[in-house]
Amino acid sequence: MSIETSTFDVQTIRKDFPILEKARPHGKSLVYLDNAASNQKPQAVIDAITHYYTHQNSNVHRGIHHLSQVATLHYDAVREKVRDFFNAPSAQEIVFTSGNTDAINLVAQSYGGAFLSEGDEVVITEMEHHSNIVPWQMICEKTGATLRIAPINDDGEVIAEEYETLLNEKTKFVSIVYVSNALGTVNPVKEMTRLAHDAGAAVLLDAAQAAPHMRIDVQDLDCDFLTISPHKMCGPTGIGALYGKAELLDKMPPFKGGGDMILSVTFDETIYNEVPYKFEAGTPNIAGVIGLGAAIDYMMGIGLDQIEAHEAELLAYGTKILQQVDGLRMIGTANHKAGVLGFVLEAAHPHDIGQILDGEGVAIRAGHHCAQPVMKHFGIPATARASLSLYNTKEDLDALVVALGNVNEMFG
Ligand code: 7TS
Repeated sequence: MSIETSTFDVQTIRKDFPILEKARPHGKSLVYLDNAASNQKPQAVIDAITHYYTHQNSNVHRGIHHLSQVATLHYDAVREKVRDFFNAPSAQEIVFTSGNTDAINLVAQSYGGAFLSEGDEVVITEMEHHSNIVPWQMICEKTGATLRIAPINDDGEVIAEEYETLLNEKTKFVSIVYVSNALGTVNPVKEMTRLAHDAGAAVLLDAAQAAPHMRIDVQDLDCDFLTISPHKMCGPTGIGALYGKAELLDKMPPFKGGGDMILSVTFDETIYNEVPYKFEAGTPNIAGVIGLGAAIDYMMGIGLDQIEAHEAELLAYGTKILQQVDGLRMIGTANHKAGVLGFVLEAAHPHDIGQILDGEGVAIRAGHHCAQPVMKHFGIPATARASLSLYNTKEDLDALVVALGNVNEMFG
């Protein structure tokens, strides 16, 4: 059950994240603005993982002994938490993976491998992360299907008419990013999903950068698949979750073979387990799942709507003050954005910006952000990117702007 009753107080929230106080990069206070790469972990998540290893560690779905049963109980309970977090109809529709990338590869290889063939088309957008490009290139190459790209405009928005024009009776799959990691654009994914369904295609939403910032409702979106990256939403690395509609997961072949994904094995015939276990071969990342459960409890305890409202205020503030920096050009100026402030400076290369900021304790990311086609669109090799999380403050953004002023002084 969700408990969303708290009032949002960022200073109280910051105290939940020990690293914000303890880390002293180059002797400076930490201003952490690289949350799109991975965000920080609250004590509750760190404690849940420690508690698991201290009191409950055992393998799941295998032992009749006490510890295995306790571990299994806690592991399976997280599936229900993820179901609630997504508002999915059934916990059977939640598959644990090793990450967001692994989840997309699962769908591309399993669904794509089974249902794509020569002449079929897969549609993605120009703003995808490489992990929502390369798996589709790989499966298109294997099956003979064609990858089609919906272009973006110079604000970093998918051009609606071009997207619609791409959809036709050959379109079998549409895989689109919910929130762009390089631009911050929030795509109108509900409408894009409806249009793809009208063309008869199945739809995957890459929600790696959406889940940390906003409420996800797979029933409202009506997507067929949705993936998340828990380490970007207060959870641990090495774990991911995939939502898939039961009727699709049921007819998809397994992605990997091994223990736990079978009902019986002989050398003549193997009968696969039911979903979701069919897709979870081998010992899973049990501690990662426990940590994900604690992360979801933490975020829902604070309130997803409160987190979204807080970050929207920060984004508006950050956008305003960054524009006052000499020679700064924002990359990603969509009408509807979340969590990401990407920019270039006339005076300095993004890597120099990143390095100078680091010296002042300000952590941002500089590079192509695994979205090279986005960089190509804007004719630049890289951007500097400040990305937000629930614990960031206006003071963090002020510190960013002061540090950028120093960059301009050094290079100006
Ligand atoms: N999709 C999007 C939209 C992403 O932003 C990322 C990671 C991924 C997929 C892959 O997630 P993973 O957890 O499996 O690696 N994005 C970033 C980033 O922007 N900076 O570092 C990683």
